[in-house]
Amino acid sequence: MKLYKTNTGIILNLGGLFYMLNQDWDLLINRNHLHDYLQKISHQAHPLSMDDAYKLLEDEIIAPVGQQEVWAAGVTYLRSRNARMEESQESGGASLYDRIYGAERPELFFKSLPHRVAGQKQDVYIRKDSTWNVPEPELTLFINSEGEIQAYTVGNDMSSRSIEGENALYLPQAKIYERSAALGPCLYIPKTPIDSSTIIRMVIKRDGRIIYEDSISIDRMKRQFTELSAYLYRECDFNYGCYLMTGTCLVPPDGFTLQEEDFIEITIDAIGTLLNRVRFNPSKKN
Ligand code: DO4
Ligand code: MG
Repeated sequence: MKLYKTNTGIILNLGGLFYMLNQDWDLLINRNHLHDYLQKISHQAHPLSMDDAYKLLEDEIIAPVGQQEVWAAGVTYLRSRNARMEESQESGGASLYDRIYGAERPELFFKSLPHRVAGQKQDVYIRKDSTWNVPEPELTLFINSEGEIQAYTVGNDMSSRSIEGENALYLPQAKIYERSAALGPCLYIPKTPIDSSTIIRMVIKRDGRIIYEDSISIDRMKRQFTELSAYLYRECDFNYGCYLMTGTCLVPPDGFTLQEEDFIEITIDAIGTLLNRVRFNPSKKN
């Protein structure tokens, strides 16, 4: 089943039917046993006609975020480790990535407050002071306040490789800025954990043409999702739960950098496609 947050309300998609739920987003998604709860309340929920549902899903989807912070894990796939070791060769930081890939404690970092997150069809931004900008397609967990992984969404951890490559201590500037995180289009809430053969696919289009395309399955990840969430919850409370991006598995070739008006499509089996256009932040003049 899937939950969509829209400007008009919360839409539940269950068994091919759509229902409008009149509930508070943060309280709803934070419930224990969310899947079973949604199944139960669907019997009393207000059904939507297919026409109304499709119109809302076409025009009104927003990021599936209320008061949740967004965190991210890093260097969880070999491809991410290798790319980062290369980009930080000159700064002398390469061994940091090698060591974290094999370490017991994972790399976890704060990514975004809710208001900076881009949703479906919204713009993501690239930094003007960065010469090398990339999207990072990441399966993203929704973990409730009790530390239970309840749901999944598609995430994009937009990053500056030139800034991170210059010095690993610049990581927060490479990673945290307006619209550097995108989530959506929905929350996918399966009864059992997501299938390990799930494929993540990314397509980048420029002037209507595909300029990058690749895919990989999530079983190539070095760590378990429960391992990442357990570390995150060791010393942090999240009253409404939180999102955790699980690390990038796809890295465009070294000569590639995003440009304004590129379109990024990230598709994860069973969840859907997150679509975003790339822009500079229009409120920043220089
Ligand atoms: O180590 C820096 C960030 C890594 C990251 O964002 C990733 O592997 O996805
Ligand atoms: Mg990442």
